[in-house]
Amino acid sequence: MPVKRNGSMTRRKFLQLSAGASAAVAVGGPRILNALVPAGPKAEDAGVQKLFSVCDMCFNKCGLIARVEGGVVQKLDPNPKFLKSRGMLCARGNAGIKQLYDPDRLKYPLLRKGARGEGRWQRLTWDQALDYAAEKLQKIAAQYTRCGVLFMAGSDLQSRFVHRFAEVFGSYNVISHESNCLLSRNRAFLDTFGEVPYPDMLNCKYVIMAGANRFEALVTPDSIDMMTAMRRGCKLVVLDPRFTKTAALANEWHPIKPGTDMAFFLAIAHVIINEQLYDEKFIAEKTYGFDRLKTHVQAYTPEWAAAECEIAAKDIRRIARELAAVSPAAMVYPGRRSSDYENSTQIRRSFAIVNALLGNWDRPGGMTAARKVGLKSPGVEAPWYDDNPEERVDAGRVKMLFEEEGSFKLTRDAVIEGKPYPIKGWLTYKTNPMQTGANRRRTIEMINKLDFMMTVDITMSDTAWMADLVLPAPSYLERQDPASALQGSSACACVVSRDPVVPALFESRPMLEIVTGLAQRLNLGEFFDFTMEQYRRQQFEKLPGALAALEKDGVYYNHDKLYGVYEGKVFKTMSKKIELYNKRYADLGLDPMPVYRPPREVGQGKFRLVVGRDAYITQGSTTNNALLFELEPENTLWLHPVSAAKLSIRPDDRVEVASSVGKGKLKVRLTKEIRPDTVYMATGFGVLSRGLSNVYGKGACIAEVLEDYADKISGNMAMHETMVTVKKAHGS
Ligand SMILES: Nc1nc2c(c(=O)[nH]1)N[C@H]1C(S)=C(S)[C@@H](COP(=O)(O)OP(=O)(O)OC[C@H]3O[C@@H](n4cnc5c(=O)[nH]c(N)nc54)[C@H](O)[C@@H]3O)O[C@H]1N2
Ligand SMILES: Nc1nc2c(c(=O)[nH]1)N[C@H]1C(S)=C(S)[C@@H](COP(=O)(O)OP(=O)(O)OC[C@H]3O[C@@H](n4cnc5c(=O)[nH]c(N)nc54)[C@H](O)[C@@H]3O)O[C@H]1N2
Ligand code: SF4
Ligand SMILES: [Mo]
Repeated sequence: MPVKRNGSMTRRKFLQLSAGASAAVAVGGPRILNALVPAGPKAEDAGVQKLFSVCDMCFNKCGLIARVEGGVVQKLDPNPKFLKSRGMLCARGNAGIKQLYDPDRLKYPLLRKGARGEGRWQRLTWDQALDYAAEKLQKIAAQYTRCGVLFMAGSDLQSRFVHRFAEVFGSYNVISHESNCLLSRNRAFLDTFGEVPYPDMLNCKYVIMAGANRFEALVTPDSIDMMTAMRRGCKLVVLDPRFTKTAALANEWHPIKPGTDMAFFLAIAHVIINEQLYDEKFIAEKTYGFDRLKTHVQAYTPEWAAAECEIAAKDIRRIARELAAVSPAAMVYPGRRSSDYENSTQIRRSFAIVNALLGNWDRPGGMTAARKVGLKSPGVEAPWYDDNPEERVDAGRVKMLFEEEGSFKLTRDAVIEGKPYPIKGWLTYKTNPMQTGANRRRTIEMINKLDFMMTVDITMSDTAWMADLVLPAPSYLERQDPASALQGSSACACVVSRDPVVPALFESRPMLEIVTGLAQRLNLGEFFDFTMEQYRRQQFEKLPGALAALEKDGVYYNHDKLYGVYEGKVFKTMSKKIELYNKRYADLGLDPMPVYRPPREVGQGKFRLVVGRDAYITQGSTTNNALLFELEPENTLWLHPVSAAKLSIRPDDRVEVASSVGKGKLKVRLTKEIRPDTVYMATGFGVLSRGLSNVYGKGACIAEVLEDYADKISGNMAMHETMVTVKKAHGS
């Protein structure tokens, strides 16, 4: 029975399908992929097993219990013992079953035959694929040095093996997805508190959430704890140009003018300081640069800020007083994704500084420090290669790059320019920069500079679509993973791990096996001479009892104290205090305290395009999941009715949205849930890959339209700097 590809697939139909039918599926033409979904349960092994695992539909790692019947996963339930997720499994978590039994899964290694992105593939055996990849890597190393190969791994428990492989292979050009995500936030909090804190929302009494959408962009336990705290009387104030679900549930929503949050927070600091609403002892003992900050914020009055951010001065003043009244159990939520403006680090510094003024460090309801869990991370003594260049390819392009994470945007620039040295190979694992890196054409330009690109994924993502060699990975429900420490708030000083709940489907192979195969072919086998089991045993060496807890509860918790851990300790900053004034920034010629500069003008007849999450999509990658696709089959352009009227755009028209780098056509959604000067569209649509058979041909790709600016301090992508025109699309 052929799988129904484009109509709606109900949950019932899906279960029938996964439980019995066999299906044919095609990627880039029916001659290429033919595979079966698993056979249904046999009568003789009909017993139900309940197996622990950890969700991987996004990075949160919520605990789950898989119901397995006859070797088939029938349902995923939340693990009630799993404190971090507070016994929750979201819509995407539930849809994980469809990730496992997706007819669009990659099934065996594929080698590109036609032009890049043409979609013509040849099936290879694993030996052929690994021989091919090893030969290509060797060739690039010989011709361009080992740093001529770039490695990029997304958020995953096995990403560490990509890093290990890069290290022993000899390339320091490794990037994570983080420079498209949260590096400017991390930079800002690290450069204020000496570490990136975790918010204790559960015990907080007043939260200002700016540029974050916790009730749609789920972060556990923050999302759930925010709701619990609100039931206990915590006040939530949301600043967002869109009326998000978080805004809808908040006590107050302020549709702030995009890019002006710093003005708001400097004015909050102004009020707290001038009205002496801070804890004098805390400021004197724990902070550095208070007097300078006091002078600095004098010009930043609420009246001045109101003109910038379009939030009334009386509200700013009131919010500052309300916040201070319940401090230290009050916070400016640090946020998560901060890939938005060219000065995002400084914007988030203003968040951090207000937190410092509230004295909320290391106390209930405030910013808490990460807690060590005691898991070992086995290291490696990598060989040294004399002919390598001195530094990463993106080094020196901004002043405070994170060496470990790098910058996708700046690396891409360097690859295209061929400077300071050529990069000719690219290995991507569990990341989809064709959808999640702003300015898709630049990514294609980068790929066209390469001699060899290899992608390891579970489906034919847009990134895989552009690769030369595509290797199939097992999903999280089919593989054994190393343990991982989650070091967040009150709910998560814990260790998680994964074991397969069902055997791996098709010919998929986990990343450890892939890099081990490559290492063996490259005379580096000695660095990958262990099994996953042996690796994990090393991780647990200093944690007796943890394995038993994992077996019993699906998670191991460390119940060390959460507050007061900094008593008698110094902060890990240059001044050993919380840096209101950052000495290192001053030395580097950066603003040591955030200086407000108005955002780029939107321009006549234009709109600012902003990025943001919704509850049914993970970044750029779950839109093809049959269950989630049913909930969200295409994206739309959010446009305010007043703006639409000026452009003669009517409800349900198709529109063309265009920036200086690209354009897309999609349906419009006329809504007052967005400011008249701003537009929004969801990520993960307008795909190029015909291997994503549900979503192919649906909606428009935001990565095609987003211009690629970067945060000037950290190199984090800056995705909200894009101005677009909107017009009615032809033929609509
Ligand atoms: N336009 C736009 N761009 C964004 C964002 C946005 O909201 N809008 N968000 C930004 C943020 S915050 C982030 S964190 C980044 C994230 O950016 P990415 O790291 O690109 O994240 P995903 O889009 O989730 O891509 C994950 C890829 O891994 C594949 N995959 C899923 N499970 C497995 C598995 O088990 N094994 C393997 N090998 N592959 C798997 C998926 O098919 C997909 O191709 O994007 C950033 N860029
Ligand atoms: N359902 C779901 N949950 C997820 C993810 C997912 O993809 N889907 N991804 C996870 C990941 S990797 C991350 S990093 C987090 C991201 O979670 P968040 O950090 O909450 O990120 P976004 O959803 O991108 O929310 C950013 C919000 O900022 C608003 N905004 C735009 N410009 C401005 C501005 O100038 N000022 C202010 N104040 N607001 C502005 C946007 O409208 C948007 O609502 O979510 C995580 N949770
Ligand atoms: S928030 Fe949802 S998708 Fe993310 S790990 Fe948890 S259950 Fe899975
Ligand atoms: Mo992210």
